[in-house]
Amino acid sequence: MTLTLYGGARTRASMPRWYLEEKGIPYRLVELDLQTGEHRQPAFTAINPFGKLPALEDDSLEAPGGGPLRLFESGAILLHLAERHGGEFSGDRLSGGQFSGGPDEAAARRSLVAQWLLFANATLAVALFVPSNREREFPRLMDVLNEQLAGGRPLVGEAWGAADCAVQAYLAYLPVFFPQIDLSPWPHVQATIAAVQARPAYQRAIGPR
Ligand SMILES: N[C@@H](CCC(=O)N[C@@H](CS)C(=O)NCC(=O)O)C(=O)O
Repeated sequence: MTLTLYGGARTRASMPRWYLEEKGIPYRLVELDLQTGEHRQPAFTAINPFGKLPALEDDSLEAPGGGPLRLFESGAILLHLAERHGGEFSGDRLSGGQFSGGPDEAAARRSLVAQWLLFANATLAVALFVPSNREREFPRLMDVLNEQLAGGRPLVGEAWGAADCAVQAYLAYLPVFFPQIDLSPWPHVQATIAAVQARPAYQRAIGPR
């Protein structure tokens, strides 16, 4: 079984890479050079026709049309990794076996993880990176996240997982991309960012900041 992650410097591939590192899941990293447009070349658009990073190839599953499963969108990749390789919704040892509940609880957890992944990519990312939204949306989201993150508990279940990976990765972007934003009104967000930056798997995937 080979998992191949296609990434590049300063791309969202750092999210699934962090997840893989954190869970100790073996993977092969193919780094593309965005500066030279490697991601627009046929060799990569055969993997992701939109020519965007990250993308994942998982040869442990066959795609409906044949060949290995290929995925784009960091949220979809994280959900796949959580389910198939991280054992977040199954006690099955083949998929990492971290979960010992029944099928209804597994379904509920899967839906909650999907919710947080969509929140991170569709709501949080937009509030951060679309300047017109930053003033209006950003403080409102931070107020709620600050409460959610109090106590340092995982967003879903008992162990750090895909939901935490996506939300925390965006929060950790804050001091990097927006050092001018004063985070002191949200001390639990600040503590989360500090804890993320200290995690060895995060440092391996994204590098110390
Ligand atoms: N929503 C997508 C965003 C993908 C995306 O925009 N990736 C950027 C790098 S972070 C990219 O590949 N940009 C190159 C381009 O669009 O040409 C995801 O989360 O995977």
